[in-house]
Amino acid sequence: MTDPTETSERSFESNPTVCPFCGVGCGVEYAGWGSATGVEGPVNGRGEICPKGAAAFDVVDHEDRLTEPLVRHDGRFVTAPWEEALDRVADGVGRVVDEHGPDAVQFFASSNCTNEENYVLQKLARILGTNNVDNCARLCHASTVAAMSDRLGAGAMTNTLDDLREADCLFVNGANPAEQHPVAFRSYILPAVRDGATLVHVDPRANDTTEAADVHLPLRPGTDIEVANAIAAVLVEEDLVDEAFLAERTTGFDRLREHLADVDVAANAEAAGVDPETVREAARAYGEADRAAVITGMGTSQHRCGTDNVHALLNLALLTGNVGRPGTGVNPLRGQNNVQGASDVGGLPGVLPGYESVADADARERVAAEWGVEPPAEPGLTEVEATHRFGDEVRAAVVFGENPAVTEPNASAVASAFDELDFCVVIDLFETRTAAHADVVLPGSAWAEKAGTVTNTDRRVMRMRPNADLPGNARRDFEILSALGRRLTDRPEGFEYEGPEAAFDEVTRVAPIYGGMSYEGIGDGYQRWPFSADDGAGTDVLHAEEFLTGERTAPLAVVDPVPPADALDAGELTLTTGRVLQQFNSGALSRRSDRLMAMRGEDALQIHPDDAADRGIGDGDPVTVSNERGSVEVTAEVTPAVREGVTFCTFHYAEPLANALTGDALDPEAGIPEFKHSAVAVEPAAGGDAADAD
Ligand SMILES: Nc1nc2c(c(=O)[nH]1)N[C@H]1C(S)=C(S)[C@@H](COP(=O)(O)OP(=O)(O)OC[C@H]3O[C@@H](n4cnc5c(=O)[nH]c(N)nc54)[C@H](O)[C@@H]3O)O[C@H]1N2
Ligand SMILES: Nc1nc2c(c(=O)[nH]1)N[C@H]1C(S)=C(S)[C@@H](COP(=O)(O)OP(=O)(O)OC[C@H]3O[C@@H](n4cnc5c(=O)[nH]c(N)nc54)[C@H](O)[C@@H]3O)O[C@H]1N2
Ligand code: SF4
Ligand SMILES: [Mo]
Repeated sequence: MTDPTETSERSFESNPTVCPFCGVGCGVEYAGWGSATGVEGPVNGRGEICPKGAAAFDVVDHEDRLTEPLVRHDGRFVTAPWEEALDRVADGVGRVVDEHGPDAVQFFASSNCTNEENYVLQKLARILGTNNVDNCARLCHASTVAAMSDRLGAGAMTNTLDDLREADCLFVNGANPAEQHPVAFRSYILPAVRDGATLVHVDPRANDTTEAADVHLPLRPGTDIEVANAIAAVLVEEDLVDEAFLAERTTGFDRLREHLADVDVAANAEAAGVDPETVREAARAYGEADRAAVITGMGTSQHRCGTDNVHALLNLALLTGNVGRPGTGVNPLRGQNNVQGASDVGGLPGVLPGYESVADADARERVAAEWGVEPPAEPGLTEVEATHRFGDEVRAAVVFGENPAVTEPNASAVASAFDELDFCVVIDLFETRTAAHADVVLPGSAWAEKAGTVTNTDRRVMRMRPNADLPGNARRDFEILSALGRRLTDRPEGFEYEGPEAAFDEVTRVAPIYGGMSYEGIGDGYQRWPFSADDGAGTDVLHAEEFLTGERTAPLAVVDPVPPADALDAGELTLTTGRVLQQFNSGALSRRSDRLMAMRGEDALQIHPDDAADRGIGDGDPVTVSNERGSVEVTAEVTPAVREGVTFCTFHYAEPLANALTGDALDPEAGIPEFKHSAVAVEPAAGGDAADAD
């Protein structure tokens, strides 16, 4: 029989590549008949995948794919030939640079796209003369990266998925890997639990991860520091600290001990809304374990005190000597399939490829030796800072594979801000809510149409290989970005790559942590950073003898609780937001999958039965959730899984737009938004069903 997806216009073939969704990085390939299937990869050694991986091909041949460049003409989009569209971009960005300078342009890099593509994009920004380049790691683990880089010298998993299997205690703080990183959960975390490891889950909701937990701390959103400090106090009080490690590998213990002596465990537990005995139980499970690993996610990072939250967790690991050995460490599970790599290769405003500060003259010189131009020394704007300045000092945006009009906080305001720009180009697969505000939309390539590399959550660089040709006149992202580099900068020769491999070779020369890697060396497997060409391997467990700061010791930190930005008025509930298994981020990909939509198709608001009863809300009722920033209508899911006083909403769609409710407060160090705490009023909707259009 012939495969009905093989049309005269498109051809598909099976080639091992990497799943386009989460940062676990499972091997997948085209399986025929319009589907993807798991293939044995470095992470999923048995070819196991989750429902998203299985649905990955649905977007590739979706009828909504952009297949022609679009340019705005009298307020409406019309299709245009590539030359005309690229000229419009060169004119639009060029005019802003001429009139306002290069710092009036903001570049959005893409965690959904390859290292090579992101490297070319940040090179383009920097050769143009601005460090205004950022990626949605800003909305995600920016705070984790800030705290971990500061204390340990690297903002990435200290350990590997493999060695987590050796842990005796898994302390999962503000993450729900059972739903968000399913293969990491099933193939690495659950086996450890089955072997006897104690799982502690710190999360205001009971979810699929909690089902495997021995200890659950359902804290109030925004009280992670209270909980972590109480645990630290118990560790000291009950003598569960590692004296030898403290003496040899840390500084500042006396100061921290003094601070913790003033921490009242019962009072902190009360502030967090948890049982003090359960806090002690969690502390003992962590402190008594031979190997204890912290796993951390968005519940920790997405607060205006996100960096401090992570500092408080780092204290636990350092107090107990749980760093530098297998089965230990502090392990952020990264978001998209290449959020780690997009940052590694320089898609951040303050650092060059390989995380060297833009302020470091030697690092700039090393880059200049390769590029022929020195990048600017002043850090650029983060993407949230930039959208707050649209129409003022920022006048143009180049948005590559991101959907900020849906995913940034206070998103209605962000969407309007896009209209204040003089010029905006979006490179995407679909006509997203953000694209609706652009002057030019360029049709890029989906995961199955590209070659390159991505870096997964445990620092493994793996190769992507094409499984499909392009729909219509869509182009490979790598070629689009290289073409923009040739048109927008005065160094066109810097963007004449023979292909992604040539760009990767350049990355290995510019970014020391990738030094010595090659496509050939990666092959069907991986190379892990920090890589050493001498032994052909990367470092699995970081900080074993010394920290990546170059120091033998890391400092302990005194961390005080920080109240959330939104204070609750009488009758209001705390809104926290997050994800479900079957949907992915802004929904541009997952929503176009019939398979995923059939499993779970709409954003819902979890609300406790008592809060629902107080408001006359029944399960399945449409409810209005509102605050001073906006109002959305969603369906209520009445459930005791969420604690009283707290509601949880997913943010996967442009309509209803959950991010209309989230606020502008940012973490002062990392600039991460407070997605996990807003004050809202919840009431039955005034008649009518919840809206559900794209
Ligand atoms: N299915 C699916 N998988 C995904 C994604 C997706 O959209 N869908 N997105 C990918 C991306 S980009 C990312 S970053 C990861 C994120 O993966 P996770 O970090 O697991 O994602 P979230 O659901 O945002 O948040 C995790 C948990 O934090 C809890 N939480 C809320 N507020 C607080 C708080 O104040 N303190 C604590 N301790 N916990 C709190 C929530 O109840 C939630 O269960 O997932 C990746 N994988
Ligand atoms: N309320 C709330 N908001 C949040 C969060 C939360 O927990 N709560 N989490 C935040 C987090 S952790 C993140 S990471 C962000 C995610 O924010 P975004 O990065 O903006 O969201 P995505 O949906 O991952 O992807 C954006 C776009 O990339 C496009 N795309 C995918 N693959 C490709 C490709 O290969 N080429 C091209 N050219 N385009 C492609 C998709 O079509 C989509 O439009 O959301 C943040 N927003
Ligand atoms: S666990 Fe993540 S990488 Fe693996 S198949 Fe699921 S979404 Fe894809
Ligand atoms: Mo993320």
